[in-house]
Amino acid sequence: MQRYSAFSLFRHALTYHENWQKVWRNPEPKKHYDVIIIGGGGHGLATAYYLAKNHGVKHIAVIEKGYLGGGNTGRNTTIVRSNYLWDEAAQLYEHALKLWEGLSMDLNYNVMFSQRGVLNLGHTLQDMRDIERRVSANRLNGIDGEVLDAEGVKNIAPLINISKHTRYPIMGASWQPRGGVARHDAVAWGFARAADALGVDLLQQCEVTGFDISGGQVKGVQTSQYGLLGAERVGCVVAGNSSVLAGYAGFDLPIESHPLQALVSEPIKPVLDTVVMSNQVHGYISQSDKGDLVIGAGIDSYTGYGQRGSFTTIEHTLAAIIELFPSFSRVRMNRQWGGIVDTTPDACPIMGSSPVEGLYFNCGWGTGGFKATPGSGHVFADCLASEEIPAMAKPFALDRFYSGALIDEHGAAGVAH
Ligand code: FAD
Ligand code: PYC
Repeated sequence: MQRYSAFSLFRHALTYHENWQKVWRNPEPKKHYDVIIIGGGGHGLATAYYLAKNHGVKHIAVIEKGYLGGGNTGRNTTIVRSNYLWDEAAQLYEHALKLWEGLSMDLNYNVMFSQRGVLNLGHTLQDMRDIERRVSANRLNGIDGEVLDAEGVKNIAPLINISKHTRYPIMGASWQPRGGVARHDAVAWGFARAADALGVDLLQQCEVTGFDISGGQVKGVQTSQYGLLGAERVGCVVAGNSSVLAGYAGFDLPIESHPLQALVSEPIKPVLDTVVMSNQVHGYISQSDKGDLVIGAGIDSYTGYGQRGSFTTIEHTLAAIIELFPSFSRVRMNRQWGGIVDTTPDACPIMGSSPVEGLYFNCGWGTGGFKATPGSGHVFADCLASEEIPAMAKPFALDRFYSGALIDEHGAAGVAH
């Protein structure tokens, strides 16, 4: 065993501390920015990156109350797909998927995007009818998709149990070969690193506690660490905390914040090289490059800001996963955690202007925003740069909750919530 002297241990500790300080030291903030982004998750960081890169905006800050990527971005099960039912959603998620396909090259950072395909299982005749409808709609939108029978599912995921005598017999699935997974923290770091290289100020451990609003126009944000920071425009990208921030600005959002939880197993040899999701059983599973089985549940039905979930929900999910993959019953689980997701009445995001001039919101991605990260940032950067709402964002405006022009992806998008 290697031995360390007290001196070398002290030197190690010092170097570690110095590096830690370097990692954590924020740049000196400017008094005034062209754009302030609140929220250093994937969506906020992607927005800052595309604002600087595509629109040449010079003075941008991302303000994050914790650490970069420590919210839902670093807590999700990383499933990427674009097989949404309705044209508006499908186009937005497909835009994101196309960006994913070139993202590692664009950021010069390996986000480990792996197009291993996504199966959305059907367990009833009605499930299969919905799957056929969704795959047809996808194809009309130029999105890849196939309808598989149970044997077709088994060919792709050989360990799955397709016996007719199970609690949730598998009748078939939709299959999107271009879907897959990516490495969530790499996505946050990739965007952060690239934004930083373009001069974006990344201000961590700094909470936005209010807005400076005068004459109905936003003038800046109040922060816990630097007092008031001025801005021409402010983009609020804080997921489950969106209603809190809207409250600071004096209006309500049709958003509920719910816990959503996930867990990973001990690492095991490669056994599953695709993503399997089931609406009916409220569970989804894939295997990470490290070997862990990555398993997610449905949302807890109560609202809350605790980043954990209830035992009954996760128990239900695990029972279902074991039913689908009986051989996983012997695998030990390593870690469990939760995030706070921001759900809207039509299970679609809210993107665009707010009742306060110059204050824009990008939220409501709920349980499904990881896959949207590059697309959301790309489109929201267009909103903030031009102050014109881009065509792809228009259907997701806040006023749809007054006009009634909802895009209802509830239950339609092949996810269990
Ligand atoms: P976040 O990553 O949550 O970032 C928001 C940031 O804002 C946080 O870092 C927070 O600290 C910060 N913030 C909040 N308030 C303030 C304030 N006042 N001042 C400063 N900063 C503030 N999506 C998929 O597409 N596929 C999946 O497989 C998937 N699985 C999921 C599994 C789980 C368990 C969870 C929780 C979510 C899952 N999602 C999935 C959803 C996805 O994670 C989110 O939609 C997405 O990550 C949202 O990204 P974001 O950047 O908007 O939010
Ligand atoms: O939207 O694909 C999805 C998803 C999977 C798990 C949580 N959300």
